[in-house]
Order: sequence, then C-alpha cells, then structure tokens
Amino acid sequence: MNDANKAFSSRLGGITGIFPYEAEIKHKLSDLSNHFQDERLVKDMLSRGENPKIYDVYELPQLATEGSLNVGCTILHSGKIGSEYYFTKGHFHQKQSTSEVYVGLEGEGLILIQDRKGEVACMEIKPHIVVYIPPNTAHRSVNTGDSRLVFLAVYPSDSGHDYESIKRTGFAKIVAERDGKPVVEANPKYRES
Ligand code: M6P
Ligand code: ZN
Repeated sequence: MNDANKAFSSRLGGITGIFPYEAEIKHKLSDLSNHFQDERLVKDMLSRGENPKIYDVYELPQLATEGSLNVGCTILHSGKIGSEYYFTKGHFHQKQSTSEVYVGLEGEGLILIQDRKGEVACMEIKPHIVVYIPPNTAHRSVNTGDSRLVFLAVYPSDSGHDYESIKRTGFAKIVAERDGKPVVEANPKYRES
C-alpha cells in the first residue's frame, strides 16, 4: 500500500469512491441507534435483525502528525429511517482550531454545520460543489437523494473526532421527507447546551 511519507495518487470513482485506499470504516444502523428521531422504529428494526448499512468511509494513508492532511471518501447510502434521511453521525474536531473541506463527487445531499451556540448553516453537497467547514463547528452530511451520496473530505491529521459534544445536544436541525421532498426542520429533541 502507499506510504504517507511518499508521494502517491488515488483514483476517484468506482464502488469505494476512491482507490486504492488504506482503511475502510463501516457504519450500520446499530452504530447510530440513538441518533435518529424515531428511536422506537430503530429498536424494532434491530430486534427484527434489520441492520442496514448507512455509510462507509475509505481513508487514504495518514500520518496523524501536525501539518499533514487526512483524505477520506464517504459513501452515504440512500434511505430513510421513518421520514428522516440517512446521515453521518456528525462531530466537532477535538482540536477546535481545525477546519475541513468537502468536495461533492456523486449524488445529492445536505451538510449541516452547527456552531457552539447551536446556529446551523445548511448547504448542498453534490458534484462540482466544495464546502468549507469552519473551525469549531459540528458537521453532519445527509443523503436526500435516491442514489448514494459520495464526497471527499480533507482535514488536518491532528484534528481528532469529538462525537460526544454534539451527541449531548444533538443537531438543532433535522432533514426529513415531507410530501416527497427534503425539508430542514427544527429538531424537537434538540437540547440547548
Ligand atoms: C468525512 C470526514 C471524516 C468523518 C466522515 C464520517 O469523511 O469528516 O472525518 O469521519 O466524514 O463522519 P462521522 O465521523 O461524523 O461519522
Ligand atoms: Zn470533521
């Protein structure tokens, strides 16, 4: 495999969105069980043995040292839990000064970017769109289309993922299908910090 101390390139496209890659991280519904609105439905699905794949992340080799960059390709499958579209868990960075860039490759979706006060910016993520995620914001991607959403993420290797802070409050917005269309709504379960 490639060595992050040396130059290398990978090809975009194909089943894994990027190839070759170093690591594959898979997320099923059971990994996101307390994140969707309809917790009862999730419980019922899991107890019936229904545990759909929600998203996979393919990472290029990384050094985890200050000054280097991580590159990952996320494949967020199409689907809903009740009326809520599939999404990524979402996280702040442990190192709060670090930002991130997403580049849309396939499909269509939205990204929710929430600051520490709970203010949410929501923008499209799809091919030909680059999204800048500023420091100290939590970010979650949502697949609002009927095919997979694929995007590339580039962020400092020493950013770290802080999942706990956003899990405590939840995102202030949710994205649900209403009359066949995606609608961004206030999250009734949002807990202000
Ligand atoms: C992008 C990047 C990764 C992140 C992934 C999935 O590829 O932001 O750092 O891990 O999306 O998002 P999450 O970790 O919130 O589940
Ligand atoms: Zn991030």
